[in-house]
Parts: sequence; C-alpha cells; structure tokens
Amino acid sequence: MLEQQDAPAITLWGAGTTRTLRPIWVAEELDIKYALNPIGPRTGETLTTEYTQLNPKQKIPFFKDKHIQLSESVAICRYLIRRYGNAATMESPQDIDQQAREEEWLNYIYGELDESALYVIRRHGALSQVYGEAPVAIEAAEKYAIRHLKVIERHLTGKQYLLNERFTLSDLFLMTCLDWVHTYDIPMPQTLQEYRKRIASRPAYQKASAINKPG
Ligand SMILES: N[C@@H](CCC(=O)N[C@@H](CS)C(=O)NCC(=O)O)C(=O)O
Repeated sequence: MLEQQDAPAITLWGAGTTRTLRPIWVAEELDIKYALNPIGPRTGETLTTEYTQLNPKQKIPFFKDKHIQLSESVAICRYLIRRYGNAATMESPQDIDQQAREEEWLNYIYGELDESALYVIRRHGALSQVYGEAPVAIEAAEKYAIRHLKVIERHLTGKQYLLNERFTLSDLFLMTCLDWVHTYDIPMPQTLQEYRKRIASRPAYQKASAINKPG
C-alpha cells in the first residue's frame, strides 16, 4: 500500500489502466491525501476473497472514503469532485445548463468512446483469450472511434476545453480516452492532438500518470 502523507481517510484500489488513472488524477487535481493499493487487472488481485467482499464486480478502480465505498470510475471521480472540489481546484459547474452539458459530454465519452469502441478493441484484442477473438468487432470499433473523434474534433475546434474555458471531468475522461486512442494507433485529428498536448502539460496529469503504474 502506497501511503500519501499521513493517515488519509481515502483509499483507492487499482493502478496501471486508463480507468484507474482517472480517480488518481482527480485526487491529484484536488490535492487531497489518499492511500493507493495499486492492484492490477488479471493479476489475481481482484479475485481474492478479501477484495471480492469489497467489490463483487472484481474490477478496478475501487474507492473508499470514511463512510462510503464506490466502484465505477465515473462515480468515484464525481464523488471526489463534489465532496472535495472547489473553485481553486476542480468543481462541477454551478449552472444547471452547464451541468447538463458536462453530463452530456461525459456520458458520450464514457459510453461511446470508452465502452463501445476502445474497450471492445481491448476485449477482443489483448484480452481475446478471455473474451474471444473477433477481428470484425475490432475493425468496426476502430471505425466507430474515428467517427466519434470527428464529432469531438468539430466541437473542440477553437475551444480550449469541452466546456470552453473550464477544465471539467469530461475533459479528464476525454484525455484518458485519447491516450488510449494513441496507444492503439487510431488516427487522431490535429485539433485533438493539440488538445491532448495541452492537457498533458497539467502537473496533476503528469503526477497521476507516474503514480498509475501497475503493482
Ligand atoms: N465501468 C468500470 C470498468 C472497470 C473495468 O472494467 N476495469 C478493468 C480494468 S480497466 C478491470 O478491472 N478488469 C479486470 C477484469 O475484468 O478481470 C469503470 O469505469 O470503472
């Protein structure tokens, strides 16, 4: 267990994947204390009796604060920002229309890019021994990613972030997906390449990426 400063109430489980980077990165943006238990997927660490009692899904990331335990990268990050965020670090938009816009982008990025495209490629590529070989699904998922990257490119042209001037959780999720796109050598529009470079200069991203190492 990697302890960050003294006796934090927050514990995160999981390191080494796109999904585990997200809560670590949020915690770094918020500058809060946490302990990290850097277990990895398919190492057997998510299958132990002890971990299964915590998270019956046997997945990472997982999270515990004083009174609450959560799985799901979206839910963990949202909780952290709502509970510990502020105007100086990171916070959800106050305005209801802006909240809805952010929700729209976050759901789109998680649902269409992460789950429906990139994780399909992973399931039937690197994890084909578990989920089965499906080259047709991989090819279709790549095309699907490219189609949705174009939508995001159009929206981001001339903008700094998805919600114009403010960096939000939807940007954090988009960045983790763009890193994934880059790893898979899927063509990335120029606007998104520049956006990725901009976000990569955030100190919290750099620190979290260094921390998010397997084991
Ligand atoms: N919807 C979940 C997905 C979590 C997930 O699938 N995590 C993967 C690693 S990225 C995992 O734990 N895999 C272990 C397994 O399937 O055995 C989230 O966003 O947190």
